Amino acid sequence: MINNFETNKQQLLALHEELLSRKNEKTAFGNGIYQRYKHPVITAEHIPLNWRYDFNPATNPFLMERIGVNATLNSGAIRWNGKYLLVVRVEGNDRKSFFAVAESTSGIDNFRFWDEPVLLPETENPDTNVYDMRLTAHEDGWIYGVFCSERKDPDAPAGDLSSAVAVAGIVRTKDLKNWERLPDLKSKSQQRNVVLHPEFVQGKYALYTRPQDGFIDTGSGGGIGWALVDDMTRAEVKAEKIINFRYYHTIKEMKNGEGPHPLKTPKGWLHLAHGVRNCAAGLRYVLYLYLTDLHDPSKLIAEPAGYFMAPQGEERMGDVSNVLFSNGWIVDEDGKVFIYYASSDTRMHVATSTIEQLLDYVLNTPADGYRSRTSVESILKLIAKNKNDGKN
Ligand code: M1P
Repeated sequence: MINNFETNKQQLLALHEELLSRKNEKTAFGNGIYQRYKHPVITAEHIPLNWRYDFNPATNPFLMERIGVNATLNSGAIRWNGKYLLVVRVEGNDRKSFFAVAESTSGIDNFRFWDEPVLLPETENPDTNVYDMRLTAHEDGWIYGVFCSERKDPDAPAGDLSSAVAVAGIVRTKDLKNWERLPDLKSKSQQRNVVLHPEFVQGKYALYTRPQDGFIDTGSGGGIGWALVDDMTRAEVKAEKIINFRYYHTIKEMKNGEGPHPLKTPKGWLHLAHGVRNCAAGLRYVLYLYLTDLHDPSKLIAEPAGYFMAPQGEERMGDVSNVLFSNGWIVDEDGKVFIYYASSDTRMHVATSTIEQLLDYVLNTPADGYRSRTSVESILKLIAKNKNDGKN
C-alpha cells in the first residue's frame, strides 16, 4: 500500500505539473475581432493538489481526494507587478464558492494559484456563498473587489430551502493578500453584477448595478443601472437609473449584467457585458460590447447588434450549459486586451484582441433595428458597399 501510495503520488504530481506548464496556442480561425485559444486557462484540475489531497500515507492510505473542486469560473482580472492575475471563483464539490488568486506571466497560459485561497472577512451577517468578484483599481488608491454575497431568504416559507437574497459584498486591498471587508451595498432591490467604475464621476464613486426583483428574475429591473455613491465604506444606492436597457427579441431580452469595469479608450468607455435569453434548452448567456461617453460614462454612444462572443464547441457544455460569462479583462500599455471568460460555469478561457479592433467592432457593426427587415437592410447595405468598392 505504502509503495503504491508513493508511486501514485508521484504520478499525480507529474500530471499536475504537465497541465500547469502546458503551452496554449491560438485556434486556427479568428473572426478579425478577437482570437480564441485552444486550451482553457484555468480548470478545476489546476487547483493545487495540497488543497485537495492529504499526502500522509498514514491518514490517507488510498490517496483519496479529500476535498473536491467542481469548477473554476467567473474570475476578476488585474495586471499586478508585471503579472496577469485572476481572482478566480472556485466552486467546491460542496457547492460553496470562494476566491483564489492565480497568476501568469503570459496571460494566456501557465496560470498557477497562490499558496492559499482567500479567507474572505465576513460581516456580522455571514455570507452563505460568495462569487463573481469584479476588481477595480480605483483612482482613490485602493483596489476594490465587488462580489455577489448570497444568503438564504429570511422570509422564505418553511420548507423553501432555495429562495435566496443576493447583495453586493465589498472588499478592498492594497496588495491582493490582505482584504478589508466593507459593509455590503445598501439597495432597495436585490443586486448582482455590481461593478465599481475606476474614476470618480462628479466627485463620487460610480457603480454599475443590476437591480432585480428576485434572486433569479430581474423582472422590472430594466437592465444595467448606474448609481453615484458618496462613500464606499458605507455604500448606498440612493438613486439609480438604467443605462443599458433590455429589449424584446434580443440577446439580452431576459437579463443583462455588466462584466468587468469598462476600459477607458480615446473614443469612450468600452463595456463588456452579458446578455441572457430564454429558449427551450434553458437560459443562454452570451457576451456583448457597448460604448459610453468619455465625459459621461452613463451615456450610451454605440452598441452593435447581437453578441460579441457566444459559447462554441466544448464551451457549450458544463455545469450550467450554454453560458459564457466574463467579469475580468486586462489591457496592456500597447492596447492588447486579454478577455477572460468562463464557459458553462465550469472553466476559464482567454481571448485576445486590441482596443483598436474592439473600437472598430463597436463603432462599425450595425446597431440592432429590432426587426427582421432592418437586419436584412443592414446586409443589403453591405452588399451594395462591396459592389461600389469593386472588391468582390
Ligand atoms: O449561471 C450563469 C450565471 O448566472 C448568474 O448570472 P446573472 O446574475 O446574470 O443571472 C450568476 O450567478 C453567474 O455567476 C452565473 O455564471
